[in-house]
Order: sequence, then structure tokens, then C-alpha cells
Amino acid sequence: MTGPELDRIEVTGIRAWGHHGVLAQEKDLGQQFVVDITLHLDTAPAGRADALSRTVNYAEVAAAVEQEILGGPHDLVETLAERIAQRVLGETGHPLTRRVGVRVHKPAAPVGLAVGDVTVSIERQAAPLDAVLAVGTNLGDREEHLRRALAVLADTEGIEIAWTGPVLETAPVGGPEGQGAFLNSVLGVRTVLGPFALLEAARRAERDARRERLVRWGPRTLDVDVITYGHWRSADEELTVPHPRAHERAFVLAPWLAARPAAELPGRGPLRALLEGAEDRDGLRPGPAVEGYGIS
Ligand code: PH2
Ligand code: MG
Ligand code: MG
Repeated sequence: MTGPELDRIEVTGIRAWGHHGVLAQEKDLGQQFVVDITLHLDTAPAGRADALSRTVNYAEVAAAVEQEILGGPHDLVETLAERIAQRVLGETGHPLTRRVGVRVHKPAAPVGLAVGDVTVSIERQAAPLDAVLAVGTNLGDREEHLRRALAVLADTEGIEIAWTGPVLETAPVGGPEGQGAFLNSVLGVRTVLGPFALLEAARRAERDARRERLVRWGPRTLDVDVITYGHWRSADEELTVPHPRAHERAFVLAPWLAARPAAELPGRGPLRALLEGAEDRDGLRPGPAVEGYGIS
């Protein structure tokens, strides 16, 4: 799966004393290692809003690189480069980073003759991430809106639909009196997109359904919400993840639980227990069969 072209943040010349090398003398005395690192991510959300919460803090990355240089020791420069890449992309790294380039310099390497520098450069891609989206509609041709939402998302470069939940018909929660019943479902996607690009894809599906934002929680042709993005937790005002109300909404929890019984909402626990406490759970009924949806 390939995603869109990304922006780059580079930190060069991160230097620290390490003990990596095959020779005993290198492990004993150590020597200077220098690392240049390139983070590939979409910086537009941060740049437009001037918000650190929408990008990767390069100071944290530099500190992690320094720790890796100080760690080990490893025999090979390759190992140090690999460890740095995996740390930046792995569980402890930042999920906004979708690709990383690492160059490790070992300028005083004992080569046996005078050389200018020895470097190893690698590039590694983050694994696609699992995210959960919720869809809801209570205006117009609801079944058609659900079908189109799935089609728009499936056609988006960098998104693969991994599974879908059943369609439920649900009583409206909140919003103006007298609005019609919703059809709700949930989809699991695997994506190489960053969270804001995923949000943009969700909004594109809403625009495709001519969604208008008139009244908060009012009737809508299509609402597509990002419920989770891996285990990422963000309090960003535009994209709070996990979704700030998902843990108390049966119209999200029930179709998700039906499709993925063992799933948990990051920071909140197993879906089953959450659903038991959701006040709107009596307002759910089986919905119509909609092409593409259903437990898969
Ligand atoms: N969405 C809301 C508010 N209330 N109620 C139901 N039943 N289904 C929804 O999708 C829904 C809602 C805000 O997005
Ligand atoms: Mg919503
Ligand atoms: Mg929404």
C-alpha cells in the first residue's frame, strides 16, 4: 500500500559517544557516532494551525536517537541504524511518522587506512495502521449514503477496508426533537495515511453525500467519525482520538463489538463492558442489509 508524497523533518549531526563495533578496542574505548535522521510525515495540519500537537516533536526524536547511540553495544553500524529506525516507527514512536531515513556516521572507524567517513543509510516504512471509523446517516437515501461512504473510502489511496460491522437502525441521541432514525455502522481500515489525512478522507465522504453542517447533532446525510487511530491518543481540538464520546455510544459500540468481539477502546477497555453502560443501547434495532456491510 502506498500513500501520498510526504513532507520531511530532518535533524542532522546528532552526536554521542557509543561503544558499537566488532573489535574489542571499540567496545572498550568507544568512539563518536553521528546520526542524521529524516522523518517523513504530512506537516500541513501543523503548519496551517501552528500546532505542535499535529506534528512530531523533533527534540523528542533527537533524544531517542542519542539514547540509542549510548545503548547496546552492537557489533554493527547497521544494527544501530535499524534500532533507531524501529524505535522511531514502533510503539514508542510517533504514529504521524510514516517513513524514516537514518544515516549513521562512524567517522573514526578503524578501517586500517585513512578514510574520510564511514556511513550506513537506511530507509524504513511504518507498518499500515488499524483505524476504526463510524458512519451514521438519518437524512435522504440512507442506504445509498452508506454504500457511497464505503466506496469513497475504499477508493482512497492509502486506505484498505479491513472489515465492516452490521448496519443498525438507531434512535437519535441528542440533537433537535423529532429527527429521523439513524442507520449506523462501523468500519475497520488499514491505512498508511496519517490521522489528519484519514480525517480528510472521512470529510471527503461526507462532502460526497452533500453533508451540510447546520445544527450540532442535527439530521445529516452522512457523518463519518474517526473513532480510533491505532493506539494513538490525541486531545487535538480538530481530531480527538479516541473519539471523545465513542465510549458511551451504543450506536458505535454495538456494530463494532458485533464485528470485533475482542476489541478494546484505547484507554477505556473492552467494548462489551462499555456497551453495557451505554444509555442509548435500548434504541438499537437490526438495520437493512446494505451491500458491503455486515460482519466480515
Ligand atoms: N450521531 C450524532 C448524534 N446522535 N444518534 C444516533 N442514533 N446515531 C448517530 O450517528 C448520531 C446520533 C453525532 O454525530
Ligand atoms: Mg458523529
Ligand atoms: Mg462527525
